[in-house]
Amino acid sequence: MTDAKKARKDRTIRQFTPPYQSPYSDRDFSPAVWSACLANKPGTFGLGVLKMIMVGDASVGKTALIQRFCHGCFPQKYILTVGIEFEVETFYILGVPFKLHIWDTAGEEKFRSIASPYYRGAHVVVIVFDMTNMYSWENVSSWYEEARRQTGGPVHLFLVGSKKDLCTEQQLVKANELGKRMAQQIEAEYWALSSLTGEDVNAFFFRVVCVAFNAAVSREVEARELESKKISMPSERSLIKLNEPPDFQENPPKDPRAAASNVKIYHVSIPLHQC
Ligand SMILES: Nc1nc2c(ncn2[C@@H]2O[C@H](COP(=O)(O)OP(=O)(O)OP(=O)(O)O)[C@@H](O)[C@H]2O)c(=O)[nH]1
Ligand SMILES: [Mg+2]
Repeated sequence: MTDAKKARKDRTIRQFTPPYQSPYSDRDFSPAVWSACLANKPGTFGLGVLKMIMVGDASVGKTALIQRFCHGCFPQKYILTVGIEFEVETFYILGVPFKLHIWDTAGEEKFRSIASPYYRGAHVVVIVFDMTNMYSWENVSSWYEEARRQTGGPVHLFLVGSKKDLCTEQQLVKANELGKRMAQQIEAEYWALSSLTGEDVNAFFFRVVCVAFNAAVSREVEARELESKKISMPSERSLIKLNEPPDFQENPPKDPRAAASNVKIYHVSIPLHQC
């Protein structure tokens, strides 16, 4: 079997992928997401797409990481990304199909502004630094600032240390320490991996997808519940109005039997729950 076929073999997720290391708390799909997905007929969520954007200095290994995951290959030769590139992967999570859109940006200074509009609507921002190049680690905070400026709405942040295969044991300990410290500062989840060997590449993408899917579906379920409550629950004021004629409280009938004559039937039409 070719590498490319192997890479495409399985995008079906039945269990939540754990983090690379502690202390990240997301360990399972929320109960609401489980039951919504199990009851769901594919396609009725309206979720459809998760959008992920990958940023970081030039040559840190963004394209290599995407190539490894999407095509199961590793580009030895450095061909810098000009502007922006795009990949799509289809996943099934708890039986619900959806697509992951992966936007690969250019780290090279002169192309950076091209990426700005692509942050908008992203569910996930991945900042990559090269564990053998501490300069790229120092620049993480400026990528973070850019991401904060450009994204609108809730976004999950991941910090990836790349080129793990090039690190000595000592370098790796140091790079992990710095990576985790930075991740804590920018409230990102930290991963270290190698696109050359493929170590932890699949696990990383699966983790991203689990976390983002869980959050997006939770929001969707919440929004639907809220909407259906609004539809099925007339406000307190309107309930009083509907059940009591305006003069009932001011002039209560003395004989309780007389109340019967005050009974009026009001027809209320409430839209059905949306399915
Ligand atoms: N040894 C090793 N080399 C890597 C790894 N990832 C990427 N590289 C090499 O690093 C160089 C740059 O990788 P790219 O993926 O093109 O870097 P990029 O971040 O996309 O760079 P820009 O497109 O300019 O922003 C290439 O020569 C890759 O072969 C890795 O995990 N291990
Ligand atoms: Mg690139």
